[in-house]
Amino acid sequence: MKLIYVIVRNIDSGDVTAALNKKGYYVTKLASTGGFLREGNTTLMIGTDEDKVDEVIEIVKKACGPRKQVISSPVGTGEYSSMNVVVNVGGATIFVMDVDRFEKI
Ligand code: 2BA
Repeated sequence: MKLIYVIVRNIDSGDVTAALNKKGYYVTKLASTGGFLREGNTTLMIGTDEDKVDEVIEIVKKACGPRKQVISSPVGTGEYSSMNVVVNVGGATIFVMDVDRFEKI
């Protein structure tokens, strides 16, 4: 058995959790904080069989993988104030760990 930690942006956590639940995975959500930016993020814990790890990672990638998003530039002035810029958003940090023992009592 494996325990997968998935750290995602708060805004992506609902989509990732829903996608995992839909495929039958159990998920525990923890409110966490990034040590670098000191901003809130979400850590998901998923306990599952070793042969399901790749599927879990694929589901996470589909639900919140790195992607481009067009936003209105927050820095422009005058005629450039409504300039659209493409930014990279999303992505996840994933740790896969061995579980010595798993029980539900
Ligand atoms: P990411 O690498 O995408 O990491 C997003 C969040 O995932 C991190 O939030 C942290 O909560 C977790 N995380 C990532 N790698 C980890 C690891 N090896 N061990 C434990 N937790 C990990 P933040 O710490 O707030 O970092 C936000 C973003 O700032 C990072 O995005 C990365 O682009 C940058 N960053 C983080 N630490 C850095 C450092 N020491 N030097 C330069 N840039 C850093």
